[in-house]
Amino acid sequence: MIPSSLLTALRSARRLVVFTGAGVSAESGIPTFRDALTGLWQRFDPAALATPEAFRRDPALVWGWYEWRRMKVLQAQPNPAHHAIAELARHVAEFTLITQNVDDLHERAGSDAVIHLHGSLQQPRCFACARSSTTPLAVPNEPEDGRRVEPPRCTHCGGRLRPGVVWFGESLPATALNAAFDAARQCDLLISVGTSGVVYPAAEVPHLAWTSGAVVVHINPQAAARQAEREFVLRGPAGEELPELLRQAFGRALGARG
Ligand code: BV8
Ligand code: ZN
Repeated sequence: MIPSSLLTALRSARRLVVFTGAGVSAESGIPTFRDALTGLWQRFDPAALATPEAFRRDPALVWGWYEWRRMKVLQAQPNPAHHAIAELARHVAEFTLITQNVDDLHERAGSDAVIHLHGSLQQPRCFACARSSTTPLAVPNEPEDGRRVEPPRCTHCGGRLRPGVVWFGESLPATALNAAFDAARQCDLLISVGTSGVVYPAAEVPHLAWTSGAVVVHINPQAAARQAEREFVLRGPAGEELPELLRQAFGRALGARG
């Protein structure tokens, strides 16, 4: 049962922020970062693969992993959580969506101006000259042995292309991070969906909202520690909890018209 104080806070929020992690895409069949290594990839630690050092050492291994993930995203559909977030934006004066995810499922569910703190799979760039690649990437066929795919070459300098994501040890895009911190500082309510909250500085966002006086809601099947007042935990999958929150707060079944 969603506490009535949370429903009241959501209905009266003027500035709403939604902050998402891999859990929001889990019900679309996209493995979360912790279990992004199913099957063939089990021998690798994601944090070890998502680094510039790993790419320097074995570009085909890292590019192959990201092509496998990009293919999973192409095959996936936004789930009710993505649609509920897009619908939520229509019920508040100011809405900001911040994601740690590199997939485009929020955009495909109709959200716009999504702040991607860790970049996106859709914008590879040259590892040598940093130019973003103009040639659209071919539809990946799952790397047959799921292990190695040679990255394409930059048409400008011949360097290898790399995924347009932020790796461990790399700085986040300053504009995105500043916009996210500003939105967190100014919001009345922040909903954090499907994140383990272990990676910084992205994990600062919900804390910043809370210390700035906002109400903070965590949506996650795993129990999350409650900090103090003004903090709520909705324990369950995002694909169920978010549509239910939307229905109870605004009486709108997802996708209802009129
Ligand atoms: C930085 C893009 C400055 C790539 C990602 C030593 C050396 C260098 C750096 C560090 C260091 N020690 C610490 C650091 C800082 C480091 C860091 O925080 N490390 C952690 C591991 C301690 N951070 C960085 O390096 C950042 N840069 O600090 O720059 C700098 C520069 C030089 C030197 C030092 C510092 C850059 C971090 C960005 C890394 N890139 N992603 C890619 O995708 O491949 S991070 C990646 O993991 C995600 O983007 C996300 O941010 C993070 C965690 O993933 P989550 O989204 O939370 O997903 P996760 O799988 O963890 O959890 C899923 C959750 O969903 C779970 O809670 C689960 O219960 C829940 N769930 C499951 N099903 C559902 C669900 N919830 C709802 N519904 C469901 N159905
Ligand atoms: Zn180049």
